[in-house]
Amino acid sequence: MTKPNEPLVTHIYTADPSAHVFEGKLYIYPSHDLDHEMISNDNGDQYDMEDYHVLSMDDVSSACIDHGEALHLRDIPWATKQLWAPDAAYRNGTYYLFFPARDKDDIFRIGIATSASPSGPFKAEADYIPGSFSIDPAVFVDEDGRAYVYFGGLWGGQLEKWQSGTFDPDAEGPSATEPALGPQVAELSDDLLSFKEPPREIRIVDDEGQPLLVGDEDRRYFEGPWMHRCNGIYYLSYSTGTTHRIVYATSDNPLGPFVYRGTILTPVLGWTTHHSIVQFQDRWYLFYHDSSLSGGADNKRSVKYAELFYNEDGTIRTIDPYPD
Ligand code: FUB
Repeated sequence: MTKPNEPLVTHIYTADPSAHVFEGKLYIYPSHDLDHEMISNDNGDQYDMEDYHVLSMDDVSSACIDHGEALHLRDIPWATKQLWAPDAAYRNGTYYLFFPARDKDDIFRIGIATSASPSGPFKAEADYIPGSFSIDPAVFVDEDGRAYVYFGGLWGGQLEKWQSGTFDPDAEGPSATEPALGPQVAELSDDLLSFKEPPREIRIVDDEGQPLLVGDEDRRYFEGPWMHRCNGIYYLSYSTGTTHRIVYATSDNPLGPFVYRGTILTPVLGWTTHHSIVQFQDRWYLFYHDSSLSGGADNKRSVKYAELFYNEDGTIRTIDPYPD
């Protein structure tokens, strides 16, 4: 049996959950953390994952099934290491796994693998998505059928290296008093295998319409974007990285600009925080991870869930990952 705020599985470490409802069940696409002793650094070298496992549950209280290895690094022609936070999408009888990995030049790119089943196994495309970069792809299919991929992460995720439009290994982010970098978004082609247009940056602003600044670490974007829609409002949620929160901003357009609204999840044990939000059987759920099962090891995380509630004005109630 699965319970809120407890690991979905304990036989492997899992992180970065992207939850979806496929074929009437909950499917969770996590990173698969290895049980390695690693020293943490700001480049994220401790996150040295080599494969993906897909999890599923008939409902939130039923046993969580691990469907085994769904894709391995050795079977991805362009990738060399670090299979980080994935996501999945469905179109026309095919399931698509979107994932970041470093290419042969050590640059993070975003790739795709496909399967006839939501649990895989997935077959990787020969190359990464042309024009893709950085990490943490999150795919959102809108009610009009348009599909978008949101992505990007600072530091080890290399987002700040792309400010000029090409990869600059020496580039640093803007200074504390300058606007923070936002996540990137690109509309996907009809077969979901390429970008329809070059990615563009999403603006996140405060109540006065002013961009969030780099120094505003409690609110500015760091990594792990997720998009969902509820009652016609688009919700962009993400990790603040250095301040370890999951926060959100709203818009009436999936491309933004987004207005900052508040905190969804307060800090968890472990440096990273990463989430997804899904509606299942008329309730809303937050899937997230923490490092409690490993006693606090940053690179050994476990996926959990909690129910998520909206207030009448559309704001989201803050979740405490460690309720009494
Ligand atoms: O799991 C590796 C990286 O850690 C993810 O891509 C980030 O979002 C953070 O959770």
